Amino acid sequence: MSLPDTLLERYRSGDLRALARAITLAEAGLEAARPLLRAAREKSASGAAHRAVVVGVTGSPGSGKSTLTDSLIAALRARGQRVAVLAVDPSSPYSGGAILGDRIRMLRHHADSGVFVRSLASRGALGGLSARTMQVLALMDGAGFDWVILETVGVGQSEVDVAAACDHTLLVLTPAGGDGVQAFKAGIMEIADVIAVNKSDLPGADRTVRELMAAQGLGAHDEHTWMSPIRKTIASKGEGIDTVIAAVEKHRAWLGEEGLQTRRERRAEFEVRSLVQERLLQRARSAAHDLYARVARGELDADAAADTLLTVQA
Ligand SMILES: Nc1nc2c(ncn2[C@@H]2O[C@H](COP(=O)(O)OP(=O)(O)O)[C@@H](O)[C@H]2O)c(=O)[nH]1
Ligand SMILES: [Mg+2]
Repeated sequence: MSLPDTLLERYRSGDLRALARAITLAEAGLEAARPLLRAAREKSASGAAHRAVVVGVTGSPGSGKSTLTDSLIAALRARGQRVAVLAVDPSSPYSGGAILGDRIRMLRHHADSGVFVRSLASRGALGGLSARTMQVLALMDGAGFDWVILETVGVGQSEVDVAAACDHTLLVLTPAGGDGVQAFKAGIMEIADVIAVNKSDLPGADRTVRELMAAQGLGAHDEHTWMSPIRKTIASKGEGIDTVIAAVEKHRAWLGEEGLQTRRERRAEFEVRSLVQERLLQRARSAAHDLYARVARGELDADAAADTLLTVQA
């Protein structure tokens, strides 16, 4: 039996070392990742029971995304659920849940650990998500976790991309400095399915919640509109976490099978489009320098140069 077959079988059986290997292959953009990615998608397409709740966590740096994720891990593990985390920020630390920390650390050495954490360096200064991010999420989803959590860096493009990458977007705000109003102005609130007002041990949490609710009420809505639940949390103490989980579950019920299907298709679209973009940029980079020089000299117009690049065989 060839090595990739063995890896595929091990991945299919839920072996976490095989998952780690599969992720490494996908990150490197290697051919060998492709059968694994198809197997992952096949599995999650085979029914709701084989599918993870995929949650994207976004919000400004320092708002408490990592701390909240850590508390989510602990709360979900306490319910016996298995959790995979992808942090698009290598500086994010996870203890595997403060409460269950020691137990999880022990479990980690076990083949069927309940927590799997991986970080990816974000692409470029704007921190946008890449096709590779979608692929790692798909591999985690197909590996049999109950929840898959994506923590973004929370700046620039990643704040918008996250909605295309997940079933549910959790926006983390804080009472400090009119964070809620800022989010509203920046249009970030529109992509949030659930809002956590974290650090609600600090002054102004209730006012922030009221402001957010008022802002929500201003938008056009009817009885079918999803009004993102706003939940107060103290992530560092694990408070309010259960209400966040309940709000995500409520959103999942609201989306229904059809809504979830749409979200999965959106994820696939994001992945394919990112790959097309990457390949085209690669082609544009490797194009004969002469092509650009000719545009600069006015011998060729930019449209004609673009057409030329598109017809070049890769
Ligand atoms: N007071 C308070 N501090 C918190 C809370 N949650 C997180 N923090 C602190 O806020 C800081 C940033 O948290 P972190 O999770 O790294 O934020 P991230 O950059 O969004 O991932 C850390 O020092 C945390 O201990 C909270 O609920 N209350
Ligand atoms: Mg973080």
